[in-house]
Amino acid sequence: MKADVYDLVIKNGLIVNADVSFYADVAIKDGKIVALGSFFRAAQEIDAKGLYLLPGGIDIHTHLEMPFMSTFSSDNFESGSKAAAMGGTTTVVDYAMQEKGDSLSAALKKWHEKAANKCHIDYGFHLGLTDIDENILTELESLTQEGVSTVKLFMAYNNALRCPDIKLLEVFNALKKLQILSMLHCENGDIIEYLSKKLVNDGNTAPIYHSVAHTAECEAESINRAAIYSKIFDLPIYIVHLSSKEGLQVIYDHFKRGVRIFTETCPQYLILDDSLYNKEFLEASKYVMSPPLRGKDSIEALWKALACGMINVVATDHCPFFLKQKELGKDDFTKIPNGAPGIETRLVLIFSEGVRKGRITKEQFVKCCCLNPAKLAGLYPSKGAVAPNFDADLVLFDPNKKWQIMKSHLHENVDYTPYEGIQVTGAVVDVLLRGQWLVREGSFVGGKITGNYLRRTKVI
Ligand code: DUC
Ligand code: ZN
Ligand code: ZN
Repeated sequence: MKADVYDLVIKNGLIVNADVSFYADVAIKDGKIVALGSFFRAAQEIDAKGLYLLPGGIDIHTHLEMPFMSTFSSDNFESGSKAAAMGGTTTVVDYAMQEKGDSLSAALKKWHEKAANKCHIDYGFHLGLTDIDENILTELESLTQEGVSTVKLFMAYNNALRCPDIKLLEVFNALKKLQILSMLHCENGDIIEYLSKKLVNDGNTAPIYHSVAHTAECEAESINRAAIYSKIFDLPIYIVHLSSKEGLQVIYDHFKRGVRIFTETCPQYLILDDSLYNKEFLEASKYVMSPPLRGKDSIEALWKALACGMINVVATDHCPFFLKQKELGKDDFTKIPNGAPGIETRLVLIFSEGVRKGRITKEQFVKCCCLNPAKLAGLYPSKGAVAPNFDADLVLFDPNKKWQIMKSHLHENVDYTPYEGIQVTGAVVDVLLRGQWLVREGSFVGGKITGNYLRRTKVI
């Protein structure tokens, strides 16, 4: 090859992939990684000495501009993708939610309109199924042509998002034929409804009672049911946002019997514990999410499961609400919009709390934040690794920088971060999306850049 054939060469960085880490220069042309090695020459060369070169982060669980609990999540695709990029995430797969009465194509159209020409990073959609009839079951067949290879089903949120079990079985039957992966919100909606009503009737209306109503048993029981359905149809399932050691034990039990379960958890369940609900309303409401935070024993169990590969993915369930929105539930915890921000802090938190604290290796960090999400969302082999023929989505990461997470430093469109004050080691320096700079030396420079809609391939 001629000496200056490449657009960009990144020199001297330590490439960290999910299997192995090694020093090599990265040559980029037309938005792709074209070679790893040394002695490359290019129009532009940058020195990454002392930095890690990671594949761009892939967050396959976000809720941007989602209508939910009488309000909307406060990040749209513009603000949310900017925050994601600042945190080293270059791809999101968001939940396109079917509203009651909507066809699947109508739901997808709404989400395309929200994202097109606004999202600064590449994006795809899972379809959130909330209103299922014969027409919808037939329409599922068209999803893969639209680039959608995953659907979400809620086993909780009675009278709202929940898919009743009888319909869940009908959907599983259709998904089996279509080879579409289902992503399941596992909590027992009836137990939650029963306990919530009882608690509120007894005057127990504070945020802490959200965690009482959403017991770990609700999660475990619902995972068990989903796993049994999975077994009946011989259909793999993906459990979203696992929060508890009880739920983990059920997954392990089914795993041993050969049920194919993929599991995701989120930074909040790996780092924050349920003592945070013991605070006054506004402080405690920041952590009202479903499922809720658990005890420290669950936190340690989840880290161990991540380290041994039982948990495959760390995503965020980014679903921010301003404190003003949380006030909707001032007198009744069941009215507090469920969700918390996290799209910007995922990589640094998992690196700092995971790798730097010796719970996982840096390669496992890349596996759960980049490679496995790419594989399970049907984005592999263009995303998820620093290797020839992959998109040049790259994060230059300083593994030694120490800083303190503060809302004032973040870009999420919300007035708090659940991680305020946490000291971390590790920082995103530069971020490239298909060879273009989104972030340079810690500043956002991707104002004019918009991401591509990703047509995802089948994963099962
Ligand atoms: N859980 C949340 O906390 N927010 C959005 C949806 C969900 O399942
Ligand atoms: Zn959920
Ligand atoms: Zn979610």
